[in-house]
Amino acid sequence: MKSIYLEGASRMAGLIIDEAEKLRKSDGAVLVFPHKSVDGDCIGSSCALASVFRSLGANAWVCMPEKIPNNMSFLGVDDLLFYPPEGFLQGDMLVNGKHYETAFSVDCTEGHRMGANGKIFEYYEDAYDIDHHEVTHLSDPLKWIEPKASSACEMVFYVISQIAKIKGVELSLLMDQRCAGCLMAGIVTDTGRFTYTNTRPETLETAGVLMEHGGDITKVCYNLFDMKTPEEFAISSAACSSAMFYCNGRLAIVKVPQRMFKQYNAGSDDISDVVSRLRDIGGVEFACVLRETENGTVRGNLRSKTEFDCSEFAERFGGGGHKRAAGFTVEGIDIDELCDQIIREASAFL
Ligand SMILES: [Mn+2]
Repeated sequence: MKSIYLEGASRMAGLIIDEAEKLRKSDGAVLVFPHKSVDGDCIGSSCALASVFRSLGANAWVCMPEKIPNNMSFLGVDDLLFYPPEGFLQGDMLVNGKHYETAFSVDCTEGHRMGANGKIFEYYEDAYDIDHHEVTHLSDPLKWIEPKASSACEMVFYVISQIAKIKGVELSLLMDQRCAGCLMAGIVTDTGRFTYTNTRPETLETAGVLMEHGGDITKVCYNLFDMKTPEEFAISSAACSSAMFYCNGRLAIVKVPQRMFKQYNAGSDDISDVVSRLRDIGGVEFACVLRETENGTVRGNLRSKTEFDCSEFAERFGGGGHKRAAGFTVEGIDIDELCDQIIREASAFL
């Protein structure tokens, strides 16, 4: 099958080969920039790209905006990561002893998406980008933007394939097992394990090739999505079984007060999967999880299946988001009182 990505991937492959050659001669380094609030796709694609630059003989690191999350440590990419020291831009800009000479962004194109690292990225005006988000500047020759692609990782895969083709080498010479695992991580993250509508025939073909190169889909999915700490498991189960149902089962709501977090020795993120589990229950249209934070505010997470507008509802409480997923934080209200208010107001739509 002819991939819709070939043209952009070939162009990018040529640019990377030239850039790697320049860096090899100067002994300089390329920094690859993921966005802040890192996810499987930006970490997977940036690490894969850095590792390909290294395969081509260039110095390359991923410029991290924050610590790599625990559930991604199985990727084994620590040697690819660079945490810029304070004052990096004022100093010699040495990346582990090599001069920072080129910038590359993946899964985002603008510095403001990179947290404090945005300034480091924007230092070079002629940065390269590979991204699948809708942006306005599509014609810049140093950027490859493809909103139809499932993920930045799928795009990087096609770039690596084209580099191998241009150089006349086996794909495995450029993409080792670790690199294949990184790309798999991004694809399963952004496609919701191949269930979202951004999954294309090319996406599944890509996953097949990644598997052949050692990308372990079982390991990736377990670590990224299914593995729970004992604390997460215990508090999520308790929260789920405390669910209350209203409006003939169309509204499901859970409230988690501070004392419950203390009882299970759990943190606020340990119940992050509860709201989608509530929404997935047959008959539930609108799901809400309320959690009391340490400083006494109450955070609400909202999900809906097909009709209920979560974003509009969240705005009533000073929050916002998307139609199917939104949230808010309120101060100075008791969690039970807020819960009653939500039931009352949501009932009008359900
Ligand atoms: Mn992405």
